[in-house]
Amino acid sequence: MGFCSDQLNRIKPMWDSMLNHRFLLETRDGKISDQIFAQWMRQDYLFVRAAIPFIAALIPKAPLKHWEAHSNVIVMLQKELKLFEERANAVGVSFDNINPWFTNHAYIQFLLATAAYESYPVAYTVLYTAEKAYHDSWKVVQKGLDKDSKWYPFVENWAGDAFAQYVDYLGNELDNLASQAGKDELKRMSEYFELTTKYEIAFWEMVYVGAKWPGLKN
Ligand code: MP5
Repeated sequence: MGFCSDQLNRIKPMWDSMLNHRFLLETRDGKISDQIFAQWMRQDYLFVRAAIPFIAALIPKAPLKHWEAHSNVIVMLQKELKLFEERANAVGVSFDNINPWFTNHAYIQFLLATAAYESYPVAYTVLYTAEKAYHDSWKVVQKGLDKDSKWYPFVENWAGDAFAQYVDYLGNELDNLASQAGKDELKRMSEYFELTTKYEIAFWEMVYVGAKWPGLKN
């Protein structure tokens, strides 16, 4: 077995708790409140925006054969931002004066710090885990959400075939990187796999708990 399936098996209870998060189940069942969904939209819009410099920062560390894929991802992320803007316009959600909430802020800093300070295989682990988490999460939503739902375009984006192929590609490449990694690096990759999963769970949870900057009434 490769690194990705080993990791997914190792942290299966955590991964499953992410896939059972109430945000996903309520969205799948058409029961999510518009206000909660709008909170996710605003925060994820900021996250996707931050993913662009994250990918850009990987390019100087990446082997040449990964440059094209990373460049394509930047284009994909720009399209994703337009999807968010289009949906926000369509349903009357405002993106004016938005800032990352505490958990989102931490996650974004984690991404950027990983790209800056960690090795390429460790940063690639974070990229794969975040993308795989979103693919699997929106697959859960796809199982029940009506295709006419105003939220369905998000399902198409992350649960669709193009995204599935991209995640498979990332997984194969990550398995290759791991097969060449030494013991210490593999340990760090495995820690970052788990850390990224924890951030993904925290992100869904944040949508319900709000900004929650410690020590402030927010
Ligand atoms: C992704 C995302 C997927 N949009 N938001 C979070 C919190 N995690 C992962 O990444 P992308 O860059 O939208 O494909």
